[in-house]
Amino acid sequence: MDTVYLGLGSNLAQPRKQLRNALVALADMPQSQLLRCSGFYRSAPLGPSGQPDYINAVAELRTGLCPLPLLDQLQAIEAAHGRERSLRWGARTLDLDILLFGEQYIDSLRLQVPHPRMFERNFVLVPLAELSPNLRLPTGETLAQLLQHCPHNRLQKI
Ligand code: PH2
Ligand code: MG
Ligand code: MG
Repeated sequence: MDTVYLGLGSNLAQPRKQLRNALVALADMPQSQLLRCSGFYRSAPLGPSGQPDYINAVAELRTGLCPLPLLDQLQAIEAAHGRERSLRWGARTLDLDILLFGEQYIDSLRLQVPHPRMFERNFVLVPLAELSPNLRLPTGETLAQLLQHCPHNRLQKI
């Protein structure tokens, strides 16, 4: 079993409800156990301007699934929640990102872990620190070090 951290995000169609429904679906995934979820945070959108604020959170999972079958499960949940893949970084009903998968590094076309942009996103690092303040990444850096260097985008716990 591996410990996995997932980033959850939504900025369309009742974002809080999207996240709550996503947690129900995550708890129902095969060979997996949803352990904890951070609080929900309202965050300023990164990417194309003019989109609504996001609601973001981080969830902790134990899973016996390998990374790509887990990604398949997450993409199925996204699709079931009306996710359409159009504009990069554009508005979305539900985004489920694998942030960390145990201590693994993965660099394939479909999946990069650790998530390559998590280091510059306080809407990922702050909820992750809420769950595991003493976490050390496979890179050897601590979360505290990453938070020090992370840009301060507007973020509010709700
Ligand atoms: N996700 C993106 C692009 N921009 N901005 C915020 N605040 N939160 C997100 O989850 C987010 C984003 C692409 O996945
Ligand atoms: Mg994302
Ligand atoms: Mg994604």
